Amino acid sequence: MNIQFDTDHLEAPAGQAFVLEFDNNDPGVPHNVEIKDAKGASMFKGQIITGPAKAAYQVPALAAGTYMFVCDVHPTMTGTLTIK
Ligand SMILES: [Cu+2]
Repeated sequence: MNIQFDTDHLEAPAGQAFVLEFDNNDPGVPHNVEIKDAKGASMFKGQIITGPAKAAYQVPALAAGTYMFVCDVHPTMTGTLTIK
């Protein structure tokens, strides 16, 4: 099975909350998205959903910078979030 996000890079505006549309296409497989800052501190933790399912994650406002996003179920699923 191909366990990965369909993108390894996301962008969002600084200083304003945004919605992250998450679409889990893997039947029977749980995934989520957690956002961590450069030091590894958790900034947002999306609810884990089992596919096929969608979630509209309400992400709070973040300061400009580079963050990483990761699936808590599959730590090798990662990407970069640029806030600017
Ligand atoms: Cu996952």
